[in-house]
Amino acid sequence: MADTTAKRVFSGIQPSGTFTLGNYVGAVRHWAPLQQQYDCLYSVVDLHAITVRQEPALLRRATYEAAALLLATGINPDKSIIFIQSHVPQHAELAWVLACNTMFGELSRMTQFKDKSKKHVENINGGLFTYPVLMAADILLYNADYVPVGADQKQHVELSRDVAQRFNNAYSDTFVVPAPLISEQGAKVLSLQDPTAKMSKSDSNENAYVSMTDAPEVIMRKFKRAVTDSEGTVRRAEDKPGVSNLMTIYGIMTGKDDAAIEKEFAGLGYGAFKEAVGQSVVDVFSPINAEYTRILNDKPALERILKQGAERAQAMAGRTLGKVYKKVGFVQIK
Ligand code: AQP
Repeated sequence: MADTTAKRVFSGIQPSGTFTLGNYVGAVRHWAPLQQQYDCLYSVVDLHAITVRQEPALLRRATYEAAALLLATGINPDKSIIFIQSHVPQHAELAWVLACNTMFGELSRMTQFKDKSKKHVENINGGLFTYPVLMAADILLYNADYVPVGADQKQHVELSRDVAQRFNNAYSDTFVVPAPLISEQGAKVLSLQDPTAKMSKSDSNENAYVSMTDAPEVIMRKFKRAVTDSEGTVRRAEDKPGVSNLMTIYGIMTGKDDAAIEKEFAGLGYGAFKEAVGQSVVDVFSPINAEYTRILNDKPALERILKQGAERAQAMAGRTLGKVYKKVGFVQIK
């Protein structure tokens, strides 16, 4: 049974492609361990994914794969709630109410909207603009205390806080005001091809990111091609973003600190370093992948987990939405 006094955690991930090493390091690797301390809800946020044009068949497949990957990292469906966002209609319903309590100016300042508008000039749709409102609904529906995310999502969690406070002030205390949980190490993993940009699963250059399901030889090849610099010394420095990024990855995968890494590769050059980083990632992802394949191959069992997760989430979400509808003055006939 869940401990009712435990604080609550919510986080989501878009099935907009296979999870990257960035998604894993910045967010997903924290999710299973958080189950020990908190009541956790984890969602595959397919409503968010369609803010960018998706191929329907690919989205469907990526959604199953995303759920299987999350389970493979150790999320326990008997303990936590894991569900697909579109299976819980209250997310979209609360998003509307929250949109009426979110300012145009606030949404205009969101850096992800600005970035994605530049990337998808042909499809700057309303969903892309109101994405953070839906994210606020995701979090506030479950009265989550904490939201474990990468650094790029901090601004959205802060907006969720502002919207929650605004609603609470206008209609009386309703929502828990959530806080982001952002790890000090690896909150922003950078592209392997352009280490000034974030590693992103929808990057058009496949060598820029490592997918969690990439074959070992593919992972090794991508690290071999990673952009570094001409100095040849493994050390962390602001003007060495490529090498620093690889050190962060290696440090997280092996538990070694910078001093140990610098010592290990002193005088060895980047070839040996890149190979070691690649191998450390392969060592972490291989067992997850074996489990992922097993889970994905039993689709009926996976669907049972997701159905049960959606039912549990709906029950919680329904209670919050009922309260919200009552507070804003919608007629409720029993
Ligand atoms: N490069 C990254 N480093 C650290 N954390 C990251 N996250 C994403 N990229 C990095 C974190 O992963 C979680 C899930 O992200 P998402 O799927 O909701 O969307 P995103 O942040 O837009 O991630 P992508 O990979 O860049 O997806 P696309 O390409 O579809 O936009 C979040 O907690 C995020 O912070």
